[in-house]
Amino acid sequence: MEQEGFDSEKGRRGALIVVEGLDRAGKSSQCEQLLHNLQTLGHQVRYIRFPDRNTPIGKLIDGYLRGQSHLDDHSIHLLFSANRWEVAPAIQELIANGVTVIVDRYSYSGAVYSAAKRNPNLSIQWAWQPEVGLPRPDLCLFLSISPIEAAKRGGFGLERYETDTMQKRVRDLFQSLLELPHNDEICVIDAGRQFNEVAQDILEPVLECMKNVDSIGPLRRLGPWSFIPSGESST
Ligand code: FDM
Ligand code: MG
Repeated sequence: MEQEGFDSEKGRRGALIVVEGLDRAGKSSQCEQLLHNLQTLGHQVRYIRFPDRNTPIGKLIDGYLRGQSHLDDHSIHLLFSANRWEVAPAIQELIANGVTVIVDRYSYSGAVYSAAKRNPNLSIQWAWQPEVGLPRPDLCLFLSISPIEAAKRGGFGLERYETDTMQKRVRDLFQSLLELPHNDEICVIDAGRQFNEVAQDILEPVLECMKNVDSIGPLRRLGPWSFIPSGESST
């Protein structure tokens, strides 16, 4: 008889775990800590981040974010999405092979940051469209931090979007996303606390998700905006 515990994980697919949130919420450090914690527990894990600035598309995005190039809002938006599409097959393969994938920023940042520009021809619904069909996260951890707490963590860098105005709009749009119905796969974490407390609060739902991934079934795909969490199965 198969025993409960790590051995029974054989044959189980990996989980797709997304970490989202505002700048300075500690996403990247928490992703690295989560990677370390899961590896220590003996799990197979990969950590990827978007934008992936190393691909040819990622290099265009990097130049834009650093202010070295100017691109139309729609055009850069589609590059961010294309950057996810080019990595999607690798994500699917890892997951199918039992590897859990931690993703630092995903489609939610994609839609929210572009919509925060308030281009009258770029609604959040438009922005979501190219995301439809991408691998759907099994769990999305949203690291929430107050503007006061964020300010204590130091100033912004020099990249595009790192301004008070953009950050405020991004915060409001993320909030409206969290209020959408049926968003039960999004878990809000208070990231304004001690690093270790936050790390523990992240680890628990992730382990739970990894344990229950069989009950979700095969990796699903992102659906249209009004049904974000209820996309179809990818197989
Ligand atoms: N960003 C990130 C977007 O505008 N769209 C996207 O699809 C993604 C993934 O890029 F300001 C923005 C968010 C942020 C900037 O991200 C760079 P990092 O995580 O700060 O490197
Ligand atoms: Mg940043």
